Amino acid sequence: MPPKILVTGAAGQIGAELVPALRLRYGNAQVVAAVHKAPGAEALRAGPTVTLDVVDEEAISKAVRDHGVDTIYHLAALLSAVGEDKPDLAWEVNMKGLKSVLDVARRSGVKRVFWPSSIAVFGPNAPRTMTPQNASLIPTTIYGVSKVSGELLCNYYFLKYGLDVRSLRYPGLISSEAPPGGGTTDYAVEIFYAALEKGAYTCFLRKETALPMMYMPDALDATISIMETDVARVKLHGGYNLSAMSFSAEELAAEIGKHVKGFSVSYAPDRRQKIADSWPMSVDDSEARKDWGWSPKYGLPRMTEDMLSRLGRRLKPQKDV
Ligand code: AKB
Repeated sequence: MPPKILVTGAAGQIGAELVPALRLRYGNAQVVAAVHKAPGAEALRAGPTVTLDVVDEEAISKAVRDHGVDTIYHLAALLSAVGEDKPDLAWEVNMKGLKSVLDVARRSGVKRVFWPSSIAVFGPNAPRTMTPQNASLIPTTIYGVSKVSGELLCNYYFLKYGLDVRSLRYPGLISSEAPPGGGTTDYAVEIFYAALEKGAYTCFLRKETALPMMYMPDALDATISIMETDVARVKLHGGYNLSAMSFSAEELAAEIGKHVKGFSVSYAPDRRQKIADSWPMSVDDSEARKDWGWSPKYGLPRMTEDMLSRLGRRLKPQKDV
């Protein structure tokens, strides 16, 4: 029997692509897309949708009951940059949302929950290159604090209630389909639109700032793969380090420049620089590779080519690609 799935944050950067991927795999009717306010993208209406606020436990409970849900992908969250602007809201949405989902799951017999963690769990005292799985977790953003607390809570629900929660520490995610909203790694998506639409981009990070990144097709593969892995192979219920590529803003600009003639980038670091400086430049994901066979398909050149060709087909290019 295919799982009956509820996806919160279905209209967000990950949800907008994960929902269609899950529907392709398990059938449209199997995946309920939960959005906050707006009806969400047209594509989400190919299957059942509900409108709910993730801090409203009763609303989650009703969606689970009404649709016979046995698996939840709880994606709704505030990201790092917007979290620093609104720390109270970030705590409320990220922590109360997670606790509500976990409580509904354990009371309603939901079998499995996915929850996204992030490289933001690390802070400036962790090693910045090839940051190990078990490095110290002392983040300096409220987003990172909510991710560390969330990891601990997920692990606690596994130990205390036997709830099978699985989690990945996503790097910055790059998607051709949905824009990110309010993150520190957002520049790595914005830059592609700017290259194609204007031939120029002003980056909000310094050119030498390197961060771990991943192309969305790899993120979707990793997510579905960890959720389908036999429980005996999942050794961590807090959050697995996950890695695909790592590059600086300048390296990404140069790669795009190989395809977009005359592309120029200037740098005007803003408040997000401090956040980026507190994060790893690369992470060691050997535990994920060992435990459940993770392996990415996209590096910088292949991701760049694919992004430009997909976006180029959608946008009206003003530059030759
Ligand atoms: C952000 O920049 O806040 C996110 C993340 C790395 O978790 N993309």
